[in-house]
Amino acid sequence: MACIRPSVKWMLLLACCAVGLTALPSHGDIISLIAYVSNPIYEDDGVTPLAQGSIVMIFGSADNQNDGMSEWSPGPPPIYNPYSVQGDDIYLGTVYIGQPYYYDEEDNPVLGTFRSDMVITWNDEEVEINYLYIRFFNTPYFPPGVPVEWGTSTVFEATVDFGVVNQDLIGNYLANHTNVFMSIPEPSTVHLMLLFGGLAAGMGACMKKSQGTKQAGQQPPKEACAS
Ligand SMILES: [Ca+2]
Repeated sequence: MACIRPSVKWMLLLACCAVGLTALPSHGDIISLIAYVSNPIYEDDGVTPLAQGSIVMIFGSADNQNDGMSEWSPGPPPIYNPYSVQGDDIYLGTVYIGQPYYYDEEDNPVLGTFRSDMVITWNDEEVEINYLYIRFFNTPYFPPGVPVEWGTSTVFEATVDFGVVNQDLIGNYLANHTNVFMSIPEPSTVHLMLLFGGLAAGMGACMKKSQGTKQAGQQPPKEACAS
């Protein structure tokens, strides 16, 4: 009886296909966020709306707790990473006061407000987001060593409706905390830089390992190129 044995080449091709399929990103629902405050966010005096361009960060959480930010340096004074999260919270993105404003029923811009307009999205198979909150700052940037007024909203339950979360985070909050923050690029940029840096470092390590083992006439260990 004839026995057809697949060639090594076909075996390799099949293995590559299997790896390729498992490497494909999971296909969940992409959720878009429209987030806004319909009332102003105020400076510490409770009267002055935050100026146009002031920073507002939007965060998600699996549970209904804002787990706060983390300290970057103990100081004194302690310096905080403004984008940082703890626990099950996740940074979703940054928007700015008045870019654009929330418009009232008479179509007038409400000072001290913002509207995000679906620029923030996430994959619901990659992250679990059931709640939303914001962290806002009375500044358009983080000057090194200079204290900045800031505050947070209450935590809101996020309801997905046909792939969109349309969330009024209400407003009427005060930037009534004061701390010093580190000045860093937005996390998306940092993430890409770290990813690129990690890939480059990994490739360099693999190449070095490969050269070394070639010289020694040995097979490289499997874990050498694992990411
Ligand atoms: Ca949380």
